[in-house]
Amino acid sequence: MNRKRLSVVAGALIAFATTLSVSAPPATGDQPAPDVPTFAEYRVENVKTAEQRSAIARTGASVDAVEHGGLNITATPAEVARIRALGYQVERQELLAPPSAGDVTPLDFPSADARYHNYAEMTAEINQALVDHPTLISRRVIGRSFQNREIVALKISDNVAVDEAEPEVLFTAHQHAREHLTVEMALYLISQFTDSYATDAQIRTMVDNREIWIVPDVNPDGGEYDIATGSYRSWRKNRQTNSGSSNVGTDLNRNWNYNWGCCGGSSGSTSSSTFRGSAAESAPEVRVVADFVRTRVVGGVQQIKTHIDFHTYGELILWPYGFTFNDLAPGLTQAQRDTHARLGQMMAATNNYTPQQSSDLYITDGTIGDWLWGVQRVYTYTFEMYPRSGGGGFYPPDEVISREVSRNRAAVLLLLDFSDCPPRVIGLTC
Ligand code: 0X9
Ligand code: CA
Ligand code: CA
Ligand code: CA
Ligand code: ZN
Repeated sequence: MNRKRLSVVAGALIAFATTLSVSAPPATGDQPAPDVPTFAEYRVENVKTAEQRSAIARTGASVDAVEHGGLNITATPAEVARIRALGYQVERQELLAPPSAGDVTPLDFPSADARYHNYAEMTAEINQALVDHPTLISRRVIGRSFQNREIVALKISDNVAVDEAEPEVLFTAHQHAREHLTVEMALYLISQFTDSYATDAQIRTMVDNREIWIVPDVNPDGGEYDIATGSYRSWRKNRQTNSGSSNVGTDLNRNWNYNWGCCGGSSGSTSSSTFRGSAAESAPEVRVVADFVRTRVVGGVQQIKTHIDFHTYGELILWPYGFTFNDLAPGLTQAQRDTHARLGQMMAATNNYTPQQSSDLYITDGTIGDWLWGVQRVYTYTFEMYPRSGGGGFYPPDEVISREVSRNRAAVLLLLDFSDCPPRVIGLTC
């Protein structure tokens, strides 16, 4: 792939001391800068339990990492004040370089991270796979983002043009803008299922006997925005405007239509990085993917049996529900919970991630996983990829991409294998 680079944009991350004030980054230049996020990254010490983490998330901050007895969060100054009012010590850390003022030209990843794919590069990779393997992979535009970019679903199977009676499996990536490693994960899966089909018997068995759907970029606008200045912006949401507010964006993973906004696991404030949107599915990106999933109900039966939503970071495998601390809830029986847990544990044994219920981390509502199980009855996992902690946070160097995407190969194959009857994993029949 031929890429033009501006060397002046390299060296994006500037680590500052941990004692800066909590005020928003000053607007540079003389024009208003409504796009400059007021978010910054902070460290919260002495947070031990899921209840404490949920109380902090309830302020509207996004909990980015749980490590060393505390949290790394992204928060606005108001959210920081609320967390301090709860009695926690909060310190600014690892400030990202403020976006440059003035014109925002679509640029690219910093040259040091050139192996990451921006939207155009991702599209080119996909198009090449379509050219190379027309009998194995097909592409459909399932809708458009707020800024009108195409959201695509790739189907991979033998007899790809035919809707066969086979278990369907869905992989989604990049709900959160700054989690770029997840797009690489999706591209890796596309490559495995197509380029390795002829030579790898395990891959071939799964491609022949499953219908695999991959939505490699649920949030293209956010992803492009995050890299647009040449300095990472640590953006999380989409780029949808909010009426009556200059704050931009909805957290796509709080906008799904199951117990939306129920439980203090999302924010009603447009300024929050976990803003849940004005209504369930108010984000076009969520609506597009949810509509696609609904089209997979054929003859009253949801064809998609299993799903992974890729995120970063933390090296976790999470299963529903996120909206409650309880293991079981209406519509989630003991056997269904045990199926999720057992398969989650088996996958975790292959990649050394930590398997747990979503809410063991902190309460969330309106997530894709809660919707896919709660409404569609799809066995569903959230993978929080590399790093566990440190390691560049949301921006690991591109040198780790190949290792970290292939790390999930066996887990994905396991999920595909059990997709004919997930409860088989605990000895049940379907
Ligand atoms: O908060 C999220 O949406 C996910 N974590 S991330 O750091 N990638 O933003 C986790 C969603 C899983 N659900 C729960 N943890 N309850
Ligand atoms: Ca590099
Ligand atoms: Ca089918
Ligand atoms: Ca087939
Ligand atoms: Zn995420």
